[in-house]
Amino acid sequence: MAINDKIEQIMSTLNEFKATKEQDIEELRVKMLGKKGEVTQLFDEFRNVLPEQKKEFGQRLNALKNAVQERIDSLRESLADSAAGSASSFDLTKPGDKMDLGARHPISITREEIISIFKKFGYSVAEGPEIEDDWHVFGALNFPPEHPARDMQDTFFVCPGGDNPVLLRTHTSSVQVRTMEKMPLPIRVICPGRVFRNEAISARAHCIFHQVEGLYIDKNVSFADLKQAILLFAQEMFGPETKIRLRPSYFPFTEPSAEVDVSCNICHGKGCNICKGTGWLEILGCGMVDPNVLEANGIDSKEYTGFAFGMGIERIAMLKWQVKDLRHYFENDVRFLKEFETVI
Ligand code: 2NL
Repeated sequence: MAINDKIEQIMSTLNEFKATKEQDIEELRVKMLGKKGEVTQLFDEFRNVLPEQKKEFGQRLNALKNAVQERIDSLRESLADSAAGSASSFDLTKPGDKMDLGARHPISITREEIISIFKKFGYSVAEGPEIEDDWHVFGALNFPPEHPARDMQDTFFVCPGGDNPVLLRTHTSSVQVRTMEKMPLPIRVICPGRVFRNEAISARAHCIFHQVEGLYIDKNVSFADLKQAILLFAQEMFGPETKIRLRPSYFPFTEPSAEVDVSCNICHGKGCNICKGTGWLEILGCGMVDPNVLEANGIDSKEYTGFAFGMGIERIAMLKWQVKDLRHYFENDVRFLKEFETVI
């Protein structure tokens, strides 16, 4: 076979060659460049080439040898690549799958915000049982025996009857009563928690809701201290421009008692549909602890005075995010809960 034809044949073998393993490539190398390899033999035949053709063939043979070596190298490279690919099927540069994170519930977010404000004022946090007895929910808080809140229509009884029925707490004041029993004076505590009232469920009321109550008892605690504490809380919670307004009210456990409104942070007092045109929004109830409550809990009301307050977390959260219907908080519809995702 003429040398030219042989070169052509080697080139086409080279181009068609496929390697699935390293051994295939080594066989190709031996077949072409080994001692008896096809390319090596062509170099041997070079001796017989006519002197005037030596230059041209010399160049062609060198080019052939280089092409064979290059082909072997590139086959080795692609085999190594695919081996790396199959050893680990992960593409480490690929962006990760996004995890479907849950969101914090707006009631939790609001509760934590209220707690962190009062912690800054030096209050500690106390918790207590949801299933309570009549004494801790009503008796120690100056509720007379015939008070309507004790009625079956308002309170869920677990074990009715007897002189200290077991019931679901209707406010977290019961935790404050337990604090007065256990803790030395002065007392500065806030009590967040779930409370239960036998109410028809509507956009504005639910039979389960959440409260934060606060209690401060010391010598010389005055109504002015109460007002200032509430003002500072309102400004931390709703912004530094917030104003407060106190309206006289009545609770069995405080005297005097007041309901507190904050200036509407939507219309800044001009009147809008959130504040129903009044410029004010009710946020909590409060008052000076009734001396009967102090005495019922073993505290000398001549030496000590105190103030207390209570607020519904749902109500504060409704004002914060303009949620129009309380039932959203209890349905756990992810479309509602996802609205608060960014606040995590
Ligand atoms: C409201 C009003 C209030 C209290 C709760 C309290 C607790 C003790 C003694 C005296 Cl141990 N008072 N708590 C006082 C005034 C108002 O809550 O509207 N809550 C949602």
